[in-house]
Order: sequence, then C-alpha cells, then structure tokens
Amino acid sequence: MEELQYGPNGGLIYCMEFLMNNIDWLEDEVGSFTDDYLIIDCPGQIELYTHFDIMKRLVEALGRLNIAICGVYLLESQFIEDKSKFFSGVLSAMSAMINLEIPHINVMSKMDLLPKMKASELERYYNPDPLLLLEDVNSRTSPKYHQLNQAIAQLVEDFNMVAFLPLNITDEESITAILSHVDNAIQFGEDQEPREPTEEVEPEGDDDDDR
Ligand SMILES: Nc1nc2c(ncn2[C@@H]2O[C@H](COP(=O)(O)OP(=O)(O)OP(=O)(O)O)[C@@H](O)[C@H]2O)c(=O)[nH]1
Ligand SMILES: [Mg+2]
Repeated sequence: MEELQYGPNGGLIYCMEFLMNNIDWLEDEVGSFTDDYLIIDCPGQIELYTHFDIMKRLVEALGRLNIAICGVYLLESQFIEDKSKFFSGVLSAMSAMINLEIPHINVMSKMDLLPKMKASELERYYNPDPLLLLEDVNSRTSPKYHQLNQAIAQLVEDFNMVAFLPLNITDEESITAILSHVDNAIQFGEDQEPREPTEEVEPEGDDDDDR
C-alpha cells in the first residue's frame, strides 16, 4: 500500500491479482497435499466476491488441481440486531453463492455473543424469513420505498438459497455439525481408499481423520 499508494481495498485487489499472476507458486504450495483438509481464510471485503471475478478465478485454479472446494460464508450473529443489516448479509451470501458456483454453506458465527433468544425466533434468521425485513423496514421508511422493500423480500423468498448453520465456538457439537456439512458438500472421504493402519499410536481422544 505504501509503495504503490493504494488504500486498503486497492492493496487487497493488487495482492489478489499478484497471487493470480503467480498462481504456479500456489499450485506448488498446495500440490503436495493429498487427502488433506485445507482451510483458506479469505479476506472479509465483500467486493472480492461480488464485484470482481478474482475469487472465481482462484476457485477455478484450485479446481484444476482436483481440489474439492466448499465455500463457507460467515455472517456474524450480531447482524441479527439490525434486520436491514442482516438482510444485506443474506443478499451478499446469495451473491457470493451465485458468483462462485461451488458447493457452499452459510454459517452464522459468534453465536456465543448473542443474547439468549427463543428458538422459534432464531429459526426466522437461520432460514431467513422475508417478513422480518418487511415488518421492520416498512415501519421505518417512507411509503415510496415499500415496493422496493417488497421486491427485495421477494427476491430472498424466490431464490430461497440462503440458510445459516449456527456456529458457537464454545460448543464442540456445533463445530462438528458444520464440519459434517462441509464433508457432505464436497463428499469428503467418499472416493478415498481405506487407509492402512499406521504404526503410530494416536494420542487418546484425537480425531484420526486427516483433513
Ligand atoms: N466471542 C467470540 N469472538 C470471536 C469469534 N470469532 C472471532 N472472534 C473475535 O472477533 C474479532 C474479529 O475477528 P473476526 O471476526 O475473525 O474478523 P477478522 O478475521 O479480523 O476480519 P475479516 O475476516 O476480514 O472480516 C477478534 O477479536 C476475534 O477474536 C467467536 O466465535 N466468538
Ligand atoms: Mg477473517
């Protein structure tokens, strides 16, 4: 950023372009993994997934290495506190799903930070209920926007693509549930040969799956 006098977003785009121009490097780095589970933590700037084709190109490059990919979109649970913000998150998730065209799951993260809510109320966020948006924004916006509000709610309903799995980092079961959804999405393990038992003794309680 200093050298080229870019701002944070410009710097990020430059980095991603630089990576794509040096994709051989990435291919060498990931090429030696087999039967492993790589987690690539991607930057949070939504433009990378919605305005540019750079992530799609990255996904295609990984696909050429025969890596099965699952996109995992994380939306923080705090978004629930502002319904418009929550639905903008839903639309971003949908946009990323449509652009990337890969198996995809959506996760509502940081559930440990959310004040207690009724399960039925939470369900309206896990499977986004467009009425939540309409009730809230219609009461706060001038009638001239109501048709637009309705159109956005309708879009979410018509596509019906986005549902969230809750992730509470303090609850191992919620982590296991997400992992199994990812495994299912990429059919992890289905095309693997049974492994030979190894001489090594696994530490007790350790998960013996290599991911
Ligand atoms: N309580 C709690 N804190 C979390 C959790 N996940 C992350 N944090 C904290 O939230 C802060 C921001 O971290 P992230 O949300 O991972 O965001 P980031 O990776 O810095 O930013 P982007 O990925 O670019 O959005 C850090 O201080 C984390 O320790 C969680 O599940 N629960
Ligand atoms: Mg991050």
